[in-house]
Amino acid sequence: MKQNPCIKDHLIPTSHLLGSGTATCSGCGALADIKLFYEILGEKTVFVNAAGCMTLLTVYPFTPFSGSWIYTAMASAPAGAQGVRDALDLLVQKGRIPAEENLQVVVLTGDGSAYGMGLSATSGAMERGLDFIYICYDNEGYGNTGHQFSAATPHAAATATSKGMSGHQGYKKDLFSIWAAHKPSYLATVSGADPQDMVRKIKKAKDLSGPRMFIALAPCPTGWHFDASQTVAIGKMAIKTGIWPLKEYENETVTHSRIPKAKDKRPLVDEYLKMQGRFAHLFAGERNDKLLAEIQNRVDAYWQDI
Ligand SMILES: Cc1ncc(C[n+]2csc(CCOP(=O)(O)OP(=O)(O)O)c2C)c(N)n1
Ligand code: SF4
Ligand SMILES: [Mg+2]
Repeated sequence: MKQNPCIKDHLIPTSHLLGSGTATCSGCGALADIKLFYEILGEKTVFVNAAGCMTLLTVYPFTPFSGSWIYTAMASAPAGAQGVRDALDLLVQKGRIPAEENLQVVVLTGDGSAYGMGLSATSGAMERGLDFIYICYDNEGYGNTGHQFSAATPHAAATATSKGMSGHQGYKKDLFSIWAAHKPSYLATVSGADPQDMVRKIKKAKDLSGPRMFIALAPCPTGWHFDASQTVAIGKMAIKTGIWPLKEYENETVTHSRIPKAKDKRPLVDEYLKMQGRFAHLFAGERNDKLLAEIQNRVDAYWQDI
């Protein structure tokens, strides 16, 4: 059976076509995030993936991963992970596989699953103390089906289902706080635009057990409407403006691993929004000062006491 080359060596963030049956767009931020996770977690992993863009990485019989991969319905990845974990534990216990061949179970879903359809299954898995890693690559919409809004879509963004001059009416759900309320072993936000911070957090999680949860910002050229060359620049601006806080939850304590400059010294969120076509309506013709001020105020309020 022909296998695509190992993701570790051959997938680069700007890959357009990874091989027969496996494709993502040029400049895909999610792919860059996953590549980094895979480099650290390695091939002794089972990825349990809910339907989304990354599902197209592995289309039977082709895969760029050298570990294992299972595909589930959007709502079910953490439940699937429980089954895989239980099966592995039994196999080791009965001596059917040696302990050194045990695998790390990794849930990989988009925000549509993590913030929405899969939240109940995730809650249950954390409550049961499931020994797994969860990676949510957050491209802030239903990317795979044409970028409709999800519960992670930011206020005012244009999506396939949020048109008009004020864009998306809803607000991005605070998934970090919802997950933290379950007291997992570890929880962090990360960004491929700050690989140093991300690598440190993945390595820390790898050495722990129990539920270890990640939310990774995944700039999406296709859904956010920007040139594929801008993925890292947009990720960096998200951190600098403070709109994407890099933080960790451990032992019931939240700490920020990067703190942006003081309010009057850091770039306005405008600098981040202007880089993306999904916010172009806020700047076209007459600038939408009211909405822009609302977005800025929410970011400033977040950092006020930190
Ligand atoms: C219950 C259900 N509804 C709708 C779909 C169709 N569908 C497949 S992928 C997808 C989008 C998933 O969004 P997200 O989890 O954010 O991943 P992304 O596509 O952005 O990578 C949808 C709606 C589905 N597979 N299952
Ligand atoms: S739509 Fe976005 S998240 Fe999906 S493959 Fe393309 S760039 Fe990546
Ligand atoms: Mg998504």
